[in-house]
Amino acid sequence: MLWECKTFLFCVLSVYITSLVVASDERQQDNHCADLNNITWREYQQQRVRLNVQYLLLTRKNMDCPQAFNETSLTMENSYFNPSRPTKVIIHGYSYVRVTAANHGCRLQSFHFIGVSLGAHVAGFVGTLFEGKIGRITGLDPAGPMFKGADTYSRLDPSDAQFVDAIHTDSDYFGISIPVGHVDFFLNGGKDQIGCARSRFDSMYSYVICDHMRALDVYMSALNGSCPLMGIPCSNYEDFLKGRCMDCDIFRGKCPVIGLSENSGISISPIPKEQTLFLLTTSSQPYCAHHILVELEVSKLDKSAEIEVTLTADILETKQILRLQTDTTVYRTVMAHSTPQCEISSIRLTNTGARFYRQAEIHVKSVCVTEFPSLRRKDPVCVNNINIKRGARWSHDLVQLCDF
Ligand SMILES: [Ca+2]
Repeated sequence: MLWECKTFLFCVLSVYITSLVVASDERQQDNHCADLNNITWREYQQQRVRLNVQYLLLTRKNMDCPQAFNETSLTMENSYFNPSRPTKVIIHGYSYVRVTAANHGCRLQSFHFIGVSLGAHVAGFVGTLFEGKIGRITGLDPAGPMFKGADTYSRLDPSDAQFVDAIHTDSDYFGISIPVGHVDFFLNGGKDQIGCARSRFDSMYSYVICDHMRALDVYMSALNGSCPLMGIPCSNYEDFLKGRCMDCDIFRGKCPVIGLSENSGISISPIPKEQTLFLLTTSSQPYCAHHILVELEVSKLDKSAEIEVTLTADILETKQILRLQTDTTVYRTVMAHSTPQCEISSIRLTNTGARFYRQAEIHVKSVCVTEFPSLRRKDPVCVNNINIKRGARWSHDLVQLCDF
């Protein structure tokens, strides 16, 4: 278990409004469980309730009963805090943190700050105060507005900790679009997430913060460890989607993974900085997808056309539309599929151009599928020489065996 033997320091903090930040110390005297402060932003705005900033400690010994602490109570006899254990500090967005634990004989190396949104930059600021000696900072969709152009002192950057990783899910709105860590995972390109509504008629959550919060959802999923969420190094998303980046050779073949593995599983030294990594996800838990490169070669077309590619495994289907032009005959696209390539049981091509395109029949010289990154390089699975009439569909069953 990843969480075994780890002290889990959980700072629950409220919105930072200058003088209203008051640590609650009335709950410190005994071992009663502290209540989580569940004031919503709306309640705060409507009622101007008093903000009740708390620092809560959770350890293996009190997993269901948070212990509130302040600077002095942390080292008292009844405190569950053990400075010799690795410590995680979670900072949510729009918060303010005072690092108290670091003054109590802990090794800075044993601290891992996990900051959400603005909390990521707060963690970076704490890292700066400790001259980058903190063990690790993880930024979950570090806030973007105002920080993109900020100098490294004012935002999270690789110099803030021994290792900094970040997950980007809403870099076109609440999140930051530039790399801020040693490794930066850009999920589905980092801007918009699958399964999040794109219409303002959907629920407020789906439309406004679903992309931003996906970083947190995916990180939680990674902590559950049900499947690997690997990032593939590439300089930009367009190249990634065209299958121009398919390996992790720069990491000696071991792709960095989201989660708690030491240095995201990177074993090379020195660790690169601001390395952009891309991965596709599915729309729901546990979010892991297999990256399948589809390569299509067609005979030269007279007019532009459209082909829908469908990969099927059992009842799972993944679809993607390819727009075909007259000046190109080879097309490459990466699809996110829920199963490994060896479980794909059929591939279907549909000449969907009937309504909008005038191209009649399409001659497909070959269609090939390959999963990446792959430890064992395998030849792609290909089907050759296919004619698809206007509006028609073609499908082919694949007989494959998974050898793992
Ligand atoms: Ca977005």
